[in-house]
Parts: sequence; C-alpha cells; structure tokens
Amino acid sequence: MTVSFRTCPLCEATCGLAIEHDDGAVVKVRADAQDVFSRGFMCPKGVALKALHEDPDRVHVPLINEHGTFREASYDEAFGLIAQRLVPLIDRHGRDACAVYLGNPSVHNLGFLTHIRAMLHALGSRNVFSGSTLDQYPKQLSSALMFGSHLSVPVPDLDRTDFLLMLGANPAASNGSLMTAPNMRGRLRAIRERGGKVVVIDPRRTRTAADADEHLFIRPGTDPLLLMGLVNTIFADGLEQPVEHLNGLEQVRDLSLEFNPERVARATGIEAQTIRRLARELATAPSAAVYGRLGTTAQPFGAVCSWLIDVLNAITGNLDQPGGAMFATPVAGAPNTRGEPGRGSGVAVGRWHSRVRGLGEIFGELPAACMAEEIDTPGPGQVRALITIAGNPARSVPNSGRLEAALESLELMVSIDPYINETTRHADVIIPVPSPLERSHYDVMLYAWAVRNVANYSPPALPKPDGMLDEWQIYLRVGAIAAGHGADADIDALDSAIAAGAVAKAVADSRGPLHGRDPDEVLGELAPRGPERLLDLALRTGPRRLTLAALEAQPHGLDFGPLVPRLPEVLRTPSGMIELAPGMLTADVERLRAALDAHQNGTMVLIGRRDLRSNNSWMHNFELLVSGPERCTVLVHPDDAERLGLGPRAKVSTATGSIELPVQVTDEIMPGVVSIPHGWGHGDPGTALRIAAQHPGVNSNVLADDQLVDPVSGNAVLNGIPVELGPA
Ligand SMILES: Nc1nc2c(c(=O)[nH]1)N[C@H]1C(S)=C(S)[C@@H](COP(=O)(O)OP(=O)(O)OC[C@H]3O[C@@H](n4cnc5c(=O)[nH]c(N)nc54)[C@H](O)[C@@H]3O)O[C@H]1N2
Ligand SMILES: Nc1nc2c(c(=O)[nH]1)N[C@H]1C(S)=C(S)[C@@H](COP(=O)(O)OP(=O)(O)OC[C@H]3O[C@@H](n4cnc5c(=O)[nH]c(N)nc54)[C@H](O)[C@@H]3O)O[C@H]1N2
Ligand code: SF4
Ligand SMILES: [Mo]
Repeated sequence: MTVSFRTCPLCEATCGLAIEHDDGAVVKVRADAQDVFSRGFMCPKGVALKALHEDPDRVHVPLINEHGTFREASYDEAFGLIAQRLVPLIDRHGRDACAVYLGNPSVHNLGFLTHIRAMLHALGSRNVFSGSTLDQYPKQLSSALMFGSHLSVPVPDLDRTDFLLMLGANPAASNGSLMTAPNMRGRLRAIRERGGKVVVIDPRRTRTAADADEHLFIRPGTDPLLLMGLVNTIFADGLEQPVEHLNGLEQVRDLSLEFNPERVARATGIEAQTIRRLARELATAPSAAVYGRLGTTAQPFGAVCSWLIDVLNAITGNLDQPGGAMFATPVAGAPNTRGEPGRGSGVAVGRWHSRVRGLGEIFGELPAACMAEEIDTPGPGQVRALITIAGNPARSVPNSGRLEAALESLELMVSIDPYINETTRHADVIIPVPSPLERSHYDVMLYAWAVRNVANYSPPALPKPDGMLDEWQIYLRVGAIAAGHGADADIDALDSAIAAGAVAKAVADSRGPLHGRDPDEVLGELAPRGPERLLDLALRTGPRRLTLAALEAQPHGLDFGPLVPRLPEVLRTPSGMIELAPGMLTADVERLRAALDAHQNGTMVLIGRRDLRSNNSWMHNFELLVSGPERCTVLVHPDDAERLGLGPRAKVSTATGSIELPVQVTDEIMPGVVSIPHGWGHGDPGTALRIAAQHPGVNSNVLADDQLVDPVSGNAVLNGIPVELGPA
C-alpha cells in the first residue's frame, strides 16, 4: 500500500489529504494529520474523491455527439472536428463569435491557472464568461479599486481576531470562501474560546449563525445600508482611527452622513440601537475584522457592499493589523508582490462592452448574466460557438432556461469536462479530463486569500490513464486550432514557447531575482515541462525565492506563519495610497439612497443556500453525498407558510420560470424570505449521471432573472429575488 499526500481540490479550504492506494486502486482517502494548514481536518467531500475517481459515469475518452447520442472518438478525430468547424466559423464571423465559459473547478486546477491564458489569447474573443461574475468579482473589483490589484482582497486574521463580523457567509457549510482556512468551524470556535465574539448577519439562522455569539436577521440585499449605518455611527461617535496612506476619508464620512441608524433600520430590519451597539463593539474591540461573502456579492449592491466592508476594516484601525483584515503573501507571487512596491497602474475595467446590453468588461471578462442573450440575439457579433471548461452554466447562471435553449442553437459547442451533464449534453464534442488524483496540484490563486502564509505542492497520486491528455494539454490543442496551427500542432513546442516567454520576462525584471541571467540557463534549472515548469519559475521569482523541488520535499506543506502587515508595500494604486472613496463606487451611493425608501410591499424574496455535502451543481453523483433526506427544498417561515396556505409542496414562480418542490417550514428563515439551494435539477434526457438522476431536485436558476445585475460589477443577482409562492 502506498500513501500519497495531496491537497484537496474541491473547495477553497485546501485540506491536506492522505490517499491510500494499492496497485493503482484507491483504498481510502483520509485527512493528513500532519498537513501544516489543515492538521487533520477534512469534510465528507474529500472522502468522495475516491467515488469521483471510480465513478463509472465519468467520461474517459473524447465523445462526439451524433444526432443526440454521444459516441467514443479518438483525440485526433475530436480535435479534427473542432478544427474543421471552429476555423471557418471564426473566419466567417470573427473571433468574438466563439465564446468561452470558465467554471468554478478551474480555480482549483494548476494546469488551468498556468496554461489557460495561452488558449484565451489564441482565441482572441471578447466573449469570455466565468463563474466569477456569478460570485466574487464585486469583491475583487472593490479591492482592485481600493488597493490596486484584484488579488489584493483582505482576509480576516481568523486565528488572532477578537471580533468577527460576518455578513452573508456560511462557512460551516461552504468551508470558507475568499478566505482560505481549513476547519472553519474549529477556527470560529477558537475565537469564542479565547474570549472573542462572532456576529453573523444573515436572513437565515445558518449553522454558522447558530454557532456564533450573536445572529441578526437582515432583509436580503440591504447589507450596504447596514454597513453605511455602522460607518455613520463610528464617525458620529468619533471612534474612527487614524490610517496612514489613505485617500478619501472625508468623502466617505460625508457620504455616510444621511445613513444614520434610524434611517437604515426600517429597510434592513435591524433596530437602530442594535446597529449603534454593533458599531461601538466593532470599533472598540482590541482587534476586529469584517468579512462578507456570497450574500454580500451576488446581490444588487455587490460592489458597494464589498467596498463598505473594507471601509469599516480601515476606519476601525483594523486593516492590515494582526487580528484585523490582512493581506496574504503568496509564495508563488501575485500582482501585489511583483513590480514596484507600493505603487502600480491600478485597474482598468469597462475596456469593452457586451454587444446586446452594453455591460462593461471586468478583468478581461463579460458578465455571465449576458451569456444567453449574446447567443440568442441575432446580428453582427452574435456568439455562434461556445467552449465550456469545468462549468455547468445550464444550472449556474440566472435564467438558465433561456441559456439552455440558447445552447441548443449553437453551431459548435465544445466541453472540457468529466461528465455528460445538463450543460455538456448540448456539446458537439466532450473532451474528458483526468481525475483530481491523476493530476498535480498547487493553489496558485487561493493562497493569495489564505489566513496563514502556507504552500503545498502535490504531485499526482496516481498515473493518468494511458494516452489521456492533461487539461493544460487540451487548452494548448484548442488554442493551436484557434491560432490556425491545426489540430495536430506540436504542443510541447507551444509549452516551451510559453515557458521561454515567462523566463524572458523574469530575466528582464530589474527588481526580480533572475534579472540579467541567461534565459537558457534559467530554463535549464526549471522543472522540465508543463504547469510544473511555470510554477517553479513563479516560486523562484516569488517573495520567498522557493523552488519546486524544495516544496516537493515537504509533502505536508510549508508553513510561513501568520499573515504579516504589508502596507504600504502591498498597494498597486497609481497614487500609492489606499483609495477609500473610488469614484466607481461612490457614484453608486445615489442608487443606495433610493433603496432606503424602497418598499417591499409584502413580496417574498428568494435567497440561496449551500450544503456541506454538495458542491454547486456537481458531486451529486455519489451515494455518500446524496443519501439521506431530500435537500433540495424551499425553507419557509411558519407565519408565511400559514398565510400562504402551503402544504407539503410549493410552487415558486418568477417572470422567468417556475418550479415545484418540497416545503420545509422552519423559523431559521426570516419571515418574508425563502431559501432554495442552486445546482440541482438532474436527470434531464441525454445526461449520464445515474445516481444524481435518482436525487434530481429542481433547478432554482430558472427563477433568477438574467437582466438583474449589480450595475457596477455586472455580477448576477442570485440573492434577494422577488418570487411568488403558493401551494403546488
Ligand atoms: N459544501 C459546499 N461548499 C462550497 C460550495 C458548495 O456548493 N458546497 N460552493 C463554493 C463556492 S463556489 C462558493 S462561492 C462559496 C460560497 O461561500 P459562502 O458565501 O460562505 O456560502 P453560502 O452558503 O452561499 O453563504 C451565503 C450566505 O448568505 C446568506 N444571504 C443570502 N442573501 C443575503 C443577503 O442579502 N445578506 C446577507 N447578509 N446574507 C445573505 C445566505 O443565507 C447564506 O447563508 O462556497 C464554496 N464552498
Ligand atoms: N442561484 C444561484 N446560482 C449560483 C450560485 C448561487 O449561490 N445561487 N452560486 C454561483 C457560484 S458562487 C458559482 S462559483 C457558480 C458555479 O457554477 P459553475 O461555474 O457552472 O461550476 P459548477 O456548478 O461547480 O460545475 C462544475 C463543472 O465542472 C466539471 N468539473 C469538475 N471537475 C472538473 C475538472 O477537474 N476539470 C474540468 N474541466 N471540469 C470539471 C463538472 O462536471 C461540472 O460540469 O454557480 C453560481 N450560481
Ligand atoms: S473542506 Fe473543502 S478542501 Fe477540505 S476536504 Fe472538504 S472539500 Fe476538500
Ligand atoms: Mo463560487
């Protein structure tokens, strides 16, 4: 029996796992007690890596769709077909005619992070969509505007804070997000055990809320009003702390003046005196951090909400302080570790706009809420081909019914994915991917948001099947086709060209450790190929000048300790200052003012929820994760259930769609609010997920409106959707 140590790639917690295997077969997946970060913690999804690896429904060879049924094909045939259809399509209709959707698991995929840019560059399409505009771009936008880089997201210093104010996050189920920290429940418990306080703001009394010292219900979508009320109180009481390297303090104070606790109380549903008390506790705690997640980003004021959270961190003197909200120092580098310390070019967004609705570009992408209309609206620039990578937009985007219809109309659809699911069933070609245990792993992205500075590289635990391509090789193949090099281009040469380009940049960087070195000599020292070669270079040029070999020698990871203060060096704003009042965000306060007096008129609103044993729209194909009581239910407060005369099942409708599902009456949900998890609705014709089909649930995203976005970031509104509710 062999034991391979490996970081779990399924969520942001980055737990260390021990994979016990024998002669190529997985015997058991258990927690790695010696992992420097997770120290023996894991969740049931990690255990399911064995089931995922062994899943007979997983696709192992390329598939070609012929009149609605998939047949097995060779790579040559599959890529040949892509070349035959994609190249003329681009010639005829231009590069924007081929769109791309990049889904959530790509963030956890080393080969994606190192090689996808080459494919996207070769495609040259402005129609790049991803899960990030259904999720965290509002936070990355506010961070970019305030601190100069979209990776400079401050994270709560969980292990040292005395006071944690959490809005719209349920890490007891999600295991944390934009805050990489294995064992969230343990870390939250530790805050209370050392005499600190945890306060949760959520329209639902979640597991996280139930574990906290205090939980406050809030009307969905009104968090920015609450946050303004807190800012207002802190200034009114003179509790603000001096902050160095800061622009815009006066402006923020002025903007907050009209949002006193009395004015925001009615809209938020939180009493004025509670808001005042909370503000004072936050401002006077020895250390404190404010943290918000999906309930604060995938909502109508995502960007403003994300901004105000860090305004609070700053004016209470907790930004960049131990126990406050701090910046990680990722050892593989990030935009905030490269270039001139303390200053940069900031960010440019809105460099182009979506064709149909004119929504602005953000970080090289267009909002995923525009995807359907870009496909189904005729005219010059219409999207006619789509490549999905690790995404199931047929279940994840708002108004998914419209998107699914649009997928059917495409002239070409290619999916790089391990399953035939609700999205990929529409594809002409499916290119399979190795199982997580058959690929290497390093969290290039997530360590930028970790609550400790750690690093852990995992080689593949098991060899991939003979002849199977790695994902990065697939991207290079597709890129080569798009660039006109054909279906059988030499991808090793392309990989080497990418590495040579990266090394050329590194030796030209006058601040970097490789400045002036001979590029060939540097290349000769690096790992021989692929993602490892680029990771090795990133580590060598990163803040700790590590090598991949040094990391590989530490199978349980390297711990560089708690986060360290980084201001002003971390900044990459043009001014070299923290921009507390960026124009893009302050301009939206006008809209917030209008929300103060918006009446709900007794309509019910829908929010989402996550479950520990689920992962967005996938991982429902393992008995171990779907057994037990039905989880795709609508939570309704007893008063609402009675008033609406609900029986065991309810019909939930909006202008875009309607679903029926079991009712769960509970006072854990606030009156006037209902909650349904997203990502369900399995068993559609043509899908091949046998166990998921026996636990289908329903797809809540037929209810969400694709026309509703946060206008600043373009992020979809997935929480606080007005719905009609009645007995089924
Ligand atoms: N087990 C599991 N883990 C996951 C995932 C999964 O599907 N399953 N998904 C992963 C992904 S992709 C992400 S992005 C993260 C998300 O991580 P989290 O954001 O921690 O996860 P959610 O459970 O969506 O928590 C959002 C909370 O916001 C609340 N909420 C909704 N609307 C509002 C509002 O207007 N205001 C406030 N204050 N609260 C509101 C909801 O009730 C919910 O409790 O989780 C990741 N981890
Ligand atoms: N109503 C509502 N909608 C939501 C949300 C919500 O809270 N409420 N959450 C939103 C959020 S935060 C997110 S991140 C999105 C997520 O939505 P998506 O970005 O669509 O991602 P997933 O639903 O996780 O689907 C993952 C896909 O990747 C495939 N896959 C799994 N592993 C691999 C791999 O190693 N390689 C490749 N190539 N493919 C793989 C799976 O088979 C599946 O097709 O959903 C969003 N949609
Ligand atoms: S918490 Fe996340 S990283 Fe840890 S085992 Fe579960 S899914 Fe994997
Ligand atoms: Mo997400």
